[in-house]
Amino acid sequence: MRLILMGPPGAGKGTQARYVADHFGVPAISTGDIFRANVSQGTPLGVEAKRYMDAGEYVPDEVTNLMVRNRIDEDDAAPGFLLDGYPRTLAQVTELDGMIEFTGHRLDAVVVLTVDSEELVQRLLQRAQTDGRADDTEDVIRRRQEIYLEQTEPLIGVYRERGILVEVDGMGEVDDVTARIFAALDEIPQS
Ligand code: B4P
Repeated sequence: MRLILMGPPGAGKGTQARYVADHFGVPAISTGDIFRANVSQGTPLGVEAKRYMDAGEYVPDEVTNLMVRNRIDEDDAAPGFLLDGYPRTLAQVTELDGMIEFTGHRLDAVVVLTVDSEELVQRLLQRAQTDGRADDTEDVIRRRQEIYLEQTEPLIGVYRERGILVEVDGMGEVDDVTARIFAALDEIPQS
């Protein structure tokens, strides 16, 4: 199974990714998590990514694409993968298409979680209190929402045209959202 999990910041991508990945027996690959791991280890990638993340901006495509390419090349991703937070730009869509084509497989589904915008802000402000993420301040959250609308929301139309888009209501309890995702994906034939 080759899946993408999309949605605005705070939609529950990271929360749902591990359950969905476990369900299908594939690794969950979160670009946000990989960047944060690099930031905390102080690697050159982390130093570069931090500048963008703290401002709510996207890390440049060249950096992100190379990182995903390397991760997808690892053995555990050979049977499939779930991408959490990638692609986020049209250039990343094109790059990912090339990566998957190269392996002779296809993308099975793109799940988009939909959540009201005020609920999104509340979730992230709540996370700021529990996790203390540097990009969960109100100003940066609003900026992340703007960038999502400008750069990532158009991707929904691209995948809808391909007939692989699955829209799931991301409001309500985490378990209920997980059940909705499973119900939608279990109908899809796996490559
Ligand atoms: P991410 O780590 O992907 O951050 P995010 O968009 O905020 O999503 P996240 O997965 O963390 O939130 P979730 O909805 O799970 O990216 C961070 C930054 O990295 C980006 O801003 C960018 O700078 C950079 N980046 C990452 N990928 C990139 C790319 N491809 N290109 C360029 N730059 C990239 O959870 C939010 C909160 O809601 C949690 O606290 C959770 O507990 C809570 N929650 C979840 N589900 C809930 C529910 N049903 N009810 C109530 N609360 C819920």
